[in-house]
Amino acid sequence: MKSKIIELLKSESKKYVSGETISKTLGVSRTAIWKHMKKLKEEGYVIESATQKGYRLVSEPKEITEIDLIKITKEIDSIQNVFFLDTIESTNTFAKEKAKDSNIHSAIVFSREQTMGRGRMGRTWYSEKDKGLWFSLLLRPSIPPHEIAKVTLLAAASVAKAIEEETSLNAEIKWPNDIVIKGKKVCGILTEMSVEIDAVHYLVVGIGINLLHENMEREIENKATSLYLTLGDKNVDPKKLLRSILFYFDDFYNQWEKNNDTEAFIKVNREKSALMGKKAYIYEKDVPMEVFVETIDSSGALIVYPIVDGVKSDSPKKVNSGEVSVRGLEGYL
Ligand code: BT5
Repeated sequence: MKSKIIELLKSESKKYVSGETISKTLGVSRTAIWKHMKKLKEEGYVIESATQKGYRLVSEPKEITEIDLIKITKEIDSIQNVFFLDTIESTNTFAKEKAKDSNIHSAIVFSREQTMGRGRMGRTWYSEKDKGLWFSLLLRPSIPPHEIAKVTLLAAASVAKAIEEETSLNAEIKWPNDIVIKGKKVCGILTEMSVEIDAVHYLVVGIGINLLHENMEREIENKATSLYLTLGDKNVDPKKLLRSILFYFDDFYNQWEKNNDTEAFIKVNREKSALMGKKAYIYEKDVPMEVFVETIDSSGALIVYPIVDGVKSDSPKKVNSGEVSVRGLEGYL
């Protein structure tokens, strides 16, 4: 109902809408409207009320609200349910809980803050309140299990494209799960799944994007950044960015599910690769191997040539995500 009220007030742009009109149009009592208005004001909507005239929407909060999330998601075919949270340990953990309910076929879980945001292999993901986009997508794709790891590349392509569209910054993809701007990490992706040999039960794709940080936590300040820190401009609209990410995601995902086309997003990973044509270290169980990064193949694997004693070998090696970390020769990149 709150979203319907906001839609109605917006449709009258900044003019007053009488309580009677709202009540008749939406079929609710004046008392109920008053209660919803109170809630909306608490959520950051500035609504003026005047006796005789009614209500007028003056401004909306800059941050994403539940109403925004519901509205954005309505346009996204692959996501049916919406969970908007103020705070949670981890949106991935929450989404995995929801996956136990077979009635929930797909969902987005968005939280303003995470108190125990997770990276890969038990690492911490800092997720300060309203400073970034912290969300997870729960999906149940009809895609064979051996193919499913590619979804991280799909998400990376979607985020990189959307950042470029909304900010004109050059967003690069550090295979397989980081988005990098000017050499620093601005986004991380954590894919988790429940699979059997021949079926995928569910997939949770967690995405964290730093937007408004004016400084990063000390532990990560040399390798992490936010869109604000790189742009020097706080006007990145989180709603537009999220909408754009989900549109790209939905499009790539549909092409994959319906036409078995993964090349569309793997191509973006090649075009925007932060690693291709460079030397890097591949860490498999903490053991570094120096390599030259050649390309990303059609299965989404990284194709590298090991460098031994300064000499590039002739035989390429295929590196699958999930098993490794990739680092630049001088640190993160
Ligand atoms: C990742 O792991 O990059 C995956 C991050 C996924 C976060 C999302 S947010 C929504 C969803 N819910 C969750 O609980 N998680 C997902 P990894 O490649 O392992 O990188 C983790 C490392 O990145 C850490 O060890 C830090 O060094 C660094 N890091 C932590 N917080 C960061 C931040 N906000 N920005 C940039 N780097 C960060």
